[in-house]
Formats: sequence, structure tokens, C-alpha cells
Amino acid sequence: MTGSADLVIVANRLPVDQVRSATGEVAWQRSPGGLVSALEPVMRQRDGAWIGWPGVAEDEVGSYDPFTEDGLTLVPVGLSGAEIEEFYEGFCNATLWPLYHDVVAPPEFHREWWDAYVRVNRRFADRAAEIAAPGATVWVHDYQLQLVPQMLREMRPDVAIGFFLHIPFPPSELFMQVPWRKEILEGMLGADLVGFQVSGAAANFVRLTRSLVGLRTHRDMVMTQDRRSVRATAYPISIDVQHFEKLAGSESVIARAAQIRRSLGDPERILLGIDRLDYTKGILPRLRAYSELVAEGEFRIGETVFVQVATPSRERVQQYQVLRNQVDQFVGRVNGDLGALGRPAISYLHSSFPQHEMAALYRAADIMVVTPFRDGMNLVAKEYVACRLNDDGALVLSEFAGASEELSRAWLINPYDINGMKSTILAASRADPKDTTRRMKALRRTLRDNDVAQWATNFLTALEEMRQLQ
Ligand code: GDG
Repeated sequence: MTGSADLVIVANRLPVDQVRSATGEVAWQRSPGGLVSALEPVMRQRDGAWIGWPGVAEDEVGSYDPFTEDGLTLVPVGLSGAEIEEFYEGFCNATLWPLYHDVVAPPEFHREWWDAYVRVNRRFADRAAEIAAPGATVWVHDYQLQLVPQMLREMRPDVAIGFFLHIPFPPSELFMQVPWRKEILEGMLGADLVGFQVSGAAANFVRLTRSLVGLRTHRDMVMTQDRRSVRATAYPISIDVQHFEKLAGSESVIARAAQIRRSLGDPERILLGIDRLDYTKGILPRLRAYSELVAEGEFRIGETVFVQVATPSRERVQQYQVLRNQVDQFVGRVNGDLGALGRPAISYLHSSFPQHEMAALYRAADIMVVTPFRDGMNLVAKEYVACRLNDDGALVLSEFAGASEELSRAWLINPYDINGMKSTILAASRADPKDTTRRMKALRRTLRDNDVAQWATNFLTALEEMRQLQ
């Protein structure tokens, strides 16, 4: 059976959230994101469909049929409560996520989690096989769905399949820990084009297909047993730059940014961190570096404040609960020891905000501090740069974020080196404004050259080339 969609996006989440009214009626609310805005125009042009999980357990709401929302065809895939635990919270976020991020937390391996991963990947692949038109393009996203390319190819050899990994892909030394390592590689090799954030990740993948699957490779090409060529290349993802520029330049955001500064007591300097509350983001070492600078008198309370926004994330996974307690405790201690009445050293918010509030924070902040231990890309860093319309503001950025390859004019740090981080934050805060402007101008140029629409075009064009080659 084939369907009629010419371009099929397969991602863990649908670009909508399900909301339930008081009377129990189900409605959908768009969840804005760079990926959706980048793909929306191509999807409309090409009769596109988006397959994904609506974010709630199926046993709570029953199953649903495909529907159209704002001109986009959305195809929900249901997950039961047990599958959310074993597939999503388990294999995706307690096995793959820590393993792919340099094992900054120990990954757990459970056979029943793997079984759920296979089962759920099969469900997504079946759905894609049903709705893809003959010869369609199917673009599969991220670590939750690494087996889909191969499963889909077995059912639908006529379609072109692309896969993009949003998070890092680890070196062999770490990847070899996975009991199902070969199955995962073979799953990804079902694609014609496998995209990564950085070239190092693509090289890790190519090397593993040679050493573990025994395939022949040449540069970024892998020759599979069934005589197909699979290309593995870096396509660094980006943001909708114009959208953020427009937002940051709007009167309401400018006014709100001024209001934020006032409510913080008009300090000389605002440092800002915005992250999902995740142990990969290096929130604790960043706050430690800052608090030591305050304790040593380099920054003075009232003159300088650190605003840390931590968006609630994966709250049912144990390691995330541990991190939340650590951050709560650390911030409490620093503010207790170093803060003054009504003037905390760290202004900490554990909540999520609408995008215009994020833009106002980016506008208000003199120094953005982004310090992940490991990050596929890090869009927050790019959003900050996009919002600095006056070419001012300093970006302090971890060299372990994918973004550091493009944003090399940022103030780069190693999050494991607290002293190095302290001296770089100080240098950024005391830099000659001319130097700050030169750096920000360079960062903004780089960003404008590769926005998210360009990223999607690059990937889809390369996928089309691979189709011609096969
Ligand atoms: C994964 C990879 C890769 C955050 N809090 C709020 C909010 N956000 C938005 C940010 C940004 C996005 O969420 C976070 O993206 P990041 O790239 O920083 O990090 P991950 O969530 O870990 O994303 C990462 C990315 O995928 C894309 O490929 O770059 O490496 O880990 O856009 O603005 N948005 C709103 N309110 C919040 O409170 N509205």
C-alpha cells in the first residue's frame, strides 16, 4: 500500500502539543520550533506529511487518525504509558542520550528497553511506509528513530531516505558499549544520506561501519552489502535568523528587555544562561565559576547578576531529578552566602517562557554563558547572536558544543577547566568594546550565511543527488 505524501518527515515529536479542554475535548496547539519553520514551506510545496508522537500516553487518550492542522498533514503515532517509560525515558533518554554525550552520566542498558525501542521504531516505519507516495522523500530525525531507515527500506525500496542526527555521535570507544551496536549502525545505513552536526561525528560513524560492520568506505561514502552507497556528512543545523532578528527588534521586546534590566536593579552587567535542565549542559560548573568570581571580589553584588533559566525537562528520569536537586542546592547556598537583601548573586528560574521573553532576555544580557560538556549544536548560542542587533554582547561558548566550529569568534572555554572558565568570563566582561563588536560582527556574518532554511535545502539537495547516484 502506498500513500500520497511526497515529502515525509518522521520525528519523535509532532510539531503540535495536545491540549485537553475542561470538557475533555482534544485540541492541538502548534509548538513553534526551528525545524518546523524550516520545513513548513517545503512541506506545503511538496504535499508533505509529518509523523510523530503527540506527547501524551495513548491509554489516556485513545488512538487518533491523521489530521490537518494549519495546512500541514500530521500523522500521530501513539505510545502507551509503558512504552513512554521503556522507549522514551528508558532507551532514548537513559541509554542513548548519556552514551552519545561522552557518558557524562552512566548509561543504563536494559534488554526490555531495547525491545521497546525496536517495537516503537517499527511502528514509525510502518506509518511512513503507508503514507509515502511512490518515489517519495522520507526524512527521519534523531536518536529516537535510528532503526527506521532500514525498516522502511525493506518495505519501500522506491523511496529516498535521509536521516539526521541532532545530537553527537560518539567515537568507537564509547559506542562499542552498546549491546545492540551493530543493529543500530545497520538501522542508520538504511538511509541514502546520514547527516550529522559536525564532521567529527560523521567520521566516527564511517569508521564504525568499517570496523564493526566490515563495510568498504571511501571518504564520506559507505558501500553497503546490498551494493548501495550511503553518504555520511555534516550539515550543521541553524535557526530562523530573520525571525529572531525581527523579534529582537520589535518594540515590545525592546521595552521588555529594558524592564528586565530595571527589575534586576539596573546592574552594570548581566550574565545569562538558558538551557533545558540537562546534565550535558554544564550548568553547575558555570555557576561555580561565576560564584567564585563573586566570592573573590572580581564581580560585585548589585553591579553584576547571573540570570539562569533552566527549562524543566525529562522530569521522570532519575538523573534529571538528581541534577535538579544539585542545582537548587547550589544556587541556594551561593545566594545565602553571597547575596544581599533583594539582590541575589544568581537569579534562578526553573520554568519555560514564550519566545518573545527569551528574545528579551537575550537582548538584556551582556554576556551569554553556554558551557555544555557536550552538545550536538546548541541553538541557544545562535539565538543570542541573532538577537544582538547592535553588534554588542559577548558569547562565552564551550568548545564541546557543535556550534563552536562555526562560532569560532566566541570566547571559547573548556567546561572542565573552572579556572580557565573564570579567566575567560572575566576577559569577556573587561574586553575593549571594539573587540567585542568585531567578534559579534563576525559571529553574525557566519550565522546569516547558514540559517535553518539553508540547512534544510542543503540536506534535501544532497539527498536528491544520492537518489540519482543509486
Ligand atoms: C537538541 C541537541 C541541537 C529552551 N527553553 C525555552 C525554549 N528553548 C528553546 C531554545 C532553543 C531550543 O529550545 C533548545 O535547543 P538547543 O540546541 O539549545 O538544545 P537541545 O534542546 O538539547 O536540542 C542540540 C538541537 O537538538 C537542534 O538540532 O542543537 O545540540 O541537544 O531553540 O530557544 N523556548 C521557549 N521557551 C523556553 O523556556 N520558547
